[in-house]
Amino acid sequence: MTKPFVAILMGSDSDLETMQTTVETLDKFHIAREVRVLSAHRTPDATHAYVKDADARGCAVFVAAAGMAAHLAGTVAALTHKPVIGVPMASGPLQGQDALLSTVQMPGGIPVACVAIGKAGAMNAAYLAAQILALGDQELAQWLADERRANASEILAEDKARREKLGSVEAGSTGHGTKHGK
Ligand code: RP5
Repeated sequence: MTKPFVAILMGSDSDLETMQTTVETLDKFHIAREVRVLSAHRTPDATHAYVKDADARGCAVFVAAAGMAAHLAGTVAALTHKPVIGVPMASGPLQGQDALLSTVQMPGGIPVACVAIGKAGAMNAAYLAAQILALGDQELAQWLADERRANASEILAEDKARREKLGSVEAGSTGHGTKHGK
């Protein structure tokens, strides 16, 4: 059986700067991936052919990134039953507001899991794909859980250091809450 992989499609090579985060995050978890520049509008036939081929070769999750009138994720979703994650790109004069609505507002029955505009969305697309793959991969599931725990410990350590640095002020000692400042 071939290893399941994630197919990353982007509408333009100019999207790669943002989508590099998706690639790097998948690589960090040793998840097999393919990256293609394919557009719903500019290369419709090649997009159709690639999605059908990737689906048949064992693609488990599609990630589709596009900006402006972003129809790539919806187009991919129309061609496969595999999960499709859409990433709105912050390109064009509306900086992704248009892409967000174009990606998220799918008609019932053809879902696209739309993440946030830009870099946070690009990273979360990889995490969401990893979580989907982890449903059938115990080692990956453990890796994701360990990373969450490590992140939480880091933040709690920062919180502790911050509290130690700033100290605490007893309620009432600042004069707040007293009538007319008396
Ligand atoms: C979209 O238009 C692309 O996904 C990109 O975000 C945006 C601009 O594309 P380029 O003009 O830079 O190729 O289709």
